[in-house]
Amino acid sequence: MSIRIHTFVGLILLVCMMSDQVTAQRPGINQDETKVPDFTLPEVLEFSDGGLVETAEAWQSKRRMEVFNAMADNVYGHVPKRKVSVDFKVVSSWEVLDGAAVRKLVKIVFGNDPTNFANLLVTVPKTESPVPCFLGYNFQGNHTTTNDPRVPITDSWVRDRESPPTKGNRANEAGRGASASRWPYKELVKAGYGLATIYYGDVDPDIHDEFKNGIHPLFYEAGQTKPRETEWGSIGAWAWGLSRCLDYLESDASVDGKHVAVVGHSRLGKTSLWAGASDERFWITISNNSGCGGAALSRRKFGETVAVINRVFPHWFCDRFPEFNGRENELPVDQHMLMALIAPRAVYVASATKDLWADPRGEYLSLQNANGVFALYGDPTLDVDPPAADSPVITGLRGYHSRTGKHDITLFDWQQYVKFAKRQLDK
Ligand code: GTR
Repeated sequence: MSIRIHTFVGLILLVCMMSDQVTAQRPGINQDETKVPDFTLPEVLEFSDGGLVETAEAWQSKRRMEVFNAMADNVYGHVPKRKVSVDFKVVSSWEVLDGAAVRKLVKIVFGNDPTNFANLLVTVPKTESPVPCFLGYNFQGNHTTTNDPRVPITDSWVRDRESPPTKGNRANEAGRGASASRWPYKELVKAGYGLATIYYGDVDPDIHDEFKNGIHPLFYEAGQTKPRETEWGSIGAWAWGLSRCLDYLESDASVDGKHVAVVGHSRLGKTSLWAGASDERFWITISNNSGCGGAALSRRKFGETVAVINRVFPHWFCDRFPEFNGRENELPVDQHMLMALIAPRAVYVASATKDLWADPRGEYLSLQNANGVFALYGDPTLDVDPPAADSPVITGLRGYHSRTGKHDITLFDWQQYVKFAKRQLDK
């Protein structure tokens, strides 16, 4: 009897906690443009000790690093200094898309620990010469990106869902191809691009466990049990994982390692931006509906805010970020600086009209407020007003669109990324 009462009380508590998570996000959330507060963005083109950055050389040799360190110190955290070995092995390869492409499964082992590995799935058109390639994390396992029966199901922790059903935080066959609409292999291969994907939970499970799982522990010094205040959270770890995938892609003769575009949706869009900012080898950086902690300006406090994201996802950022909960104006950085860090490489930001939680206007404005840095490289300026829905705008190095519809990554979004990539290649 007492066990039953306990189970019942436990259930009620769980339901209360869950509904608290859902409703607690909403009070105080602004989705009304007229209520966006006045704010001043931190100056990108001013050295920390005063003086203006007037040349690309001055940006690249000094100011860029100041901005990078400020973003790492306060938002994403630094990669720890300790070196961890990473080994790659092509486990298998086979033909797909009626012989139009080759698919490879690459096992990436971290820290010489055979239990700590990720599976990178690389699909490239069958051509004589190396191809440009998109690289992006998926949310539920490589097998969800395609109906291909040869793609293994991840053994890593996955978030349980009703559709496709998962139980006990383990993926299963029901998920095969479930997110295929987000991964247009056929169209990309036809356009001459490769597509590499990896399950983000293989690198670091998206659950707050005080950083005991995934790759974090491999980086601890003796006696250390969690990252230091300005060391990485999960987004930093995921971004590092993308760089390791790039290491592999650079070594793969079928891929043109100088032309790898990093892409991500939502939390994985935040991740692709941080990866593109951290690793200057990435050719193009693409953020799809990345929102707070991604492309959206934090100071607008529109939709998801710094306080909300840190409360609901305490493991995503570094430990210092929550100090700015409700105090966005005191942040030494804002997200336009993240865009600036990508210059003079190309960056594309995409929003969706119904995705107010991610603040579409704020996503555009961070790209626009990076005008000064991109101008140092001759890039034309973006207008203060975002373009109309479904009308992409491209300056040269920067692209933006707001797709009609909800929070998602669709074929329309990918078509714009392919066009943008082609524009960069044709330069
Ligand atoms: C939401 C979160 C967003 C975004 C999204 C996602 O719950 O508030 O910041 O990352 O998840 O990744 O799907």
